[in-house]
Amino acid sequence: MSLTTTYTVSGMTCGHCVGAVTEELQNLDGVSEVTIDLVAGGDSPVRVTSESELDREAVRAAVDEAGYQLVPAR
Ligand SMILES: [Cu+2]
Repeated sequence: MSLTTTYTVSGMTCGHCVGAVTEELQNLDGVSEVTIDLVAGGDSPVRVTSESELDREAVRAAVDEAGYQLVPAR
């Protein structure tokens, strides 16, 4: 079974940024797919498909590691 969670990441501006975030998120345990709809310079939706629910703090750390910010869920 897999589930998809949508996060919001700010600060990405181009395909290189998307690649960096995608790579970091794919390194998380259980992540099978990462899809990012780039909103250059704005808040981009990031869909992460994983085997089980991800630890939001781990996702935040991965995004931070790539150099961007996870926008808090409202
Ligand atoms: Cu970029």
